[in-house]
Amino acid sequence: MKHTLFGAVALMMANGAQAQSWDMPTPYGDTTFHTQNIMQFADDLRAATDGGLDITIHSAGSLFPHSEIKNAVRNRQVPIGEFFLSTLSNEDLAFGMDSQPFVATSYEEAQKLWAAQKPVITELLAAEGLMPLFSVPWPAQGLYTNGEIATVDDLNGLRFRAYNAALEEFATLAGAAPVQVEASDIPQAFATGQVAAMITSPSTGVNSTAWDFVTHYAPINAWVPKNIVVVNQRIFDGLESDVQTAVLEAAAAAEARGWEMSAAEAETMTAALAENGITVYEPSAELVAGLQAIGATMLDNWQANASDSAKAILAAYQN
Ligand code: PCA
Repeated sequence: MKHTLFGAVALMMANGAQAQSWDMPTPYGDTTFHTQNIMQFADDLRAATDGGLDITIHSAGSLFPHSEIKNAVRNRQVPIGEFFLSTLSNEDLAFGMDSQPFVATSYEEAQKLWAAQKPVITELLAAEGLMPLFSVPWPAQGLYTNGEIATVDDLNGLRFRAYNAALEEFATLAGAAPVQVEASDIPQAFATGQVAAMITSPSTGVNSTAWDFVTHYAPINAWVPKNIVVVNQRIFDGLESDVQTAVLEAAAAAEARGWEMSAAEAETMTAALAENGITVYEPSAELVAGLQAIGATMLDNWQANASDSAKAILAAYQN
């Protein structure tokens, strides 16, 4: 073992390369499947480079708060990081396309949307010196409340946890009062009465033990939002070319694996909600119609404000 390690280091030295240690901030906790997928990505890279690239993951916003991760990579405070893609929608609505309600609601549609979105956001991020490595969706988003929600009117006045501008708009149009809360702060926000309802995935519901503070879950499957992992372009360009190749290969594997993990979690985590005592119910036709009407209003607003590149994504997706 020692010999192998020494051999690998000696080989790298002979090539003139130096072992690299990277710190990687991520927003979500260690039990989150995204984080587990990224841990595997780091393990794969360590193995592929014989320890030449060693990534340390700082989960749950422990190194940088979620809202600062993108700029930390941009400013080269860290070489690599993960964040929730649609949080950049204030820069360009192209980033928020996956959080528009009822545009892409299945994995198949989410794949198609990502294919349309990827070239556009790659260009937008390149202008900031960032390169996307891989993007993985959360399971479709569902509704967590105390008691069953029969129509949109039942959401009126509820303090509603939000995680981006689109969800804030959705909650507002439903007559609820949105409050921004990071995923890792969800249990605390419910416990202190800051919020009383939320829309998120079954994964985040389970990771935050939602049965401690809500009784009902409706899989409204409203949208399939994504996380993205980006690397600083200059730092990537400075890697040996075989290490660059290893990064790109591990990233492609992580994207494929992540989509599969997400689809598996959509089932197992919904089942886990029920097993832990949450009533999982199908939304009524009236509730669905009401939520879809909100989605239609939001898409009109989106169209009115979207950049040409954002509109190109929608056109390509709807083609
Ligand atoms: N979980 C994250 C983002 C979307 C999701 O399913 C959250 O609730 O913050």
